[in-house]
Amino acid sequence: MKKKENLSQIFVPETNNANFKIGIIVSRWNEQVTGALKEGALQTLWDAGVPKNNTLVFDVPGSFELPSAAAMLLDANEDVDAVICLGCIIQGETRHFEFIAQAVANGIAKVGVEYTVPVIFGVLTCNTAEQAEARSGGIHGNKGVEAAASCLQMLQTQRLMYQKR
Ligand code: DLZ
Repeated sequence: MKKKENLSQIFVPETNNANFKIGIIVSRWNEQVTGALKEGALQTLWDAGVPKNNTLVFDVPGSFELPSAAAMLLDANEDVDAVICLGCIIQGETRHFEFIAQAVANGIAKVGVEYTVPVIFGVLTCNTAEQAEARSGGIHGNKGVEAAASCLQMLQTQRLMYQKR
């Protein structure tokens, strides 16, 4: 059988990221997985030059709370440039998975559009715990790293569009 590839596309722009202030909201459900996503995201931001003091981490009970927490953070802090939402939703026996995943994806998209800042969807939606492990530091990489890279790309795009900083 052909070995499964890691299809992740990770591009971290080589820009000056020293002035960015970035929020990270982390769901406590499946904490081992979301903790690994958080570590990957933070290290990627720090390696790219975002100062440690400019990375703000907040925990929420579950992925369903990610969009409202992102909105709260942006509402309370006008100087926050972007928010990365990290979660892990695993398929169970009931239909909770589809309702939560749909609401979270729509909610995160809505917050980004309403605040016109990058709000990044770093939420794993997996059928099994093994799939989640493979994507949080396993054979399929770490989606927290990808979320942080996407965030920096979007900030750079926004910077070019608004010609700021
Ligand atoms: C309730 C629930 C369930 C069953 N499964 C998950 C999950 O796999 N991943 C996740 O992030 N959160 C889950 N939750 C919690 C909900 O996201 C939410 O925190 C609660 O329904 C309270 O609003």
